[in-house]
Amino acid sequence: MPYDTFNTYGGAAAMHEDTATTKASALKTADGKEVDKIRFMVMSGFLGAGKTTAMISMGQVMNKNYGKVGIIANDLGANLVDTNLTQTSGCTVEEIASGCICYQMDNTIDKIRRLKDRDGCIFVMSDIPGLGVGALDHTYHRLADDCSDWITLSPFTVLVDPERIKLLLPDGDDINLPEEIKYLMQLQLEEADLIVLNKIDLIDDAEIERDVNFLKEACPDIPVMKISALTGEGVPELCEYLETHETLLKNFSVRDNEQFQEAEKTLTWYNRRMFIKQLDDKKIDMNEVIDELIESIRMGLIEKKRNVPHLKTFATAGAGDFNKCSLLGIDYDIEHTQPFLRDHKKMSMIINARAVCESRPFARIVDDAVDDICDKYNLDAQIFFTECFNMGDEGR
Ligand SMILES: Nc1nc2c(ncn2[C@@H]2O[C@H](COP(=O)(O)OP(=O)(O)OP(=O)(O)O)[C@@H](O)[C@H]2O)c(=O)[nH]1
Ligand SMILES: [Mg+2]
Repeated sequence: MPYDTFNTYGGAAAMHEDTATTKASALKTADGKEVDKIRFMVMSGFLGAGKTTAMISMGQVMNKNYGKVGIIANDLGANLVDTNLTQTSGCTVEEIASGCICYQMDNTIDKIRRLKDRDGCIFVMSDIPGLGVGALDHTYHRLADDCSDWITLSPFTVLVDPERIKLLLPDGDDINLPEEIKYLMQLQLEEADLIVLNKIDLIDDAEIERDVNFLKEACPDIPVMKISALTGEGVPELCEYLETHETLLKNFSVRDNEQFQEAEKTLTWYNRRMFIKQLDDKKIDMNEVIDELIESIRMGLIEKKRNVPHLKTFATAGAGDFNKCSLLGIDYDIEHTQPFLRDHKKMSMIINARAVCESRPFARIVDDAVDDICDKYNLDAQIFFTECFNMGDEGR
């Protein structure tokens, strides 16, 4: 597919004249001393593409090879699985949970400054909520305008999942996501300074070559790299690239793009925090309980002909034992990032889901699934917090 086909937002993609391939030059004071600058980058990409996993993996490489790394976990709503997961990795973490960093730039700048001055970080990365197209415009341009004396902007990076790319491939499979999502993914690719094909551990060499060639043809001006955030393959090369290159600072905006706004409305955000207790005071396999809960949500979605591009759960049960799962759609197996190592009588749990489903029916599906596990395992569930909203919901 030629790039023109992707150039969906009206041809405003004028490139900045600077090249992205120059190494950042150190800023000097009047007396010739170098001023320490911090690098910042945004990791974009569709829901479940592996942004959080990649940032953790890159953080570990960079901590060793370059200096301390900070991660800003960003999402809409409260009680984020990603913040909890990132904290378990030993990376220095800040959270911006109540909305996209794009609309909280003063807060974001404060956090970057704190990571630099308080924690001694030399590189900060942040993701944006799964379809947060527009961060180049809101985030990078603001930082370039106001903070170029202390922040260097690394390439704006978009992570791609080989499974989701099927939605864009000319002869790709039907992956049960609506057409609007295809448009969002195309916009994400256009916005990139660098496209990174992730999860290459899941596909063979021929598929990797097909996907990389497709991305290069679709976006001929944008470099393409490939990694496995899970195994670490290609991650040192990616870190080296991001440490030595800068953003092109393209002019790319979706501020008045109604098609983008309509596409956003296909998704519902769901966040819940709850406490689950076994009523016979028995230690049980909570891994099984969580699997059952997720399976029950999957069945509810299948019945309603809806989908969930990313459902994440994070559960803790004391003494550092935790369980983290992901479901990347009704057609896939549950991914167990980390299982509980022991049986437990109780657990605290967070559920984050981004669903292609209207908000009220989705909330009911989760409630029914919680009732199902309570009946089956004789549990009590205390619900401390639930929010469920669609981007198009009136009064949000
Ligand atoms: N096999 C494989 N799985 C991966 C890789 N990277 C991430 N995953 C898995 O993909 C799922 C989603 O990963 P996340 O890092 O949570 O994705 P994300 O883009 O941060 O998701 P959102 O924040 O919800 O948009 C998890 O189950 C990860 O373990 C990879 O390189 N290989
Ligand atoms: Mg994430």
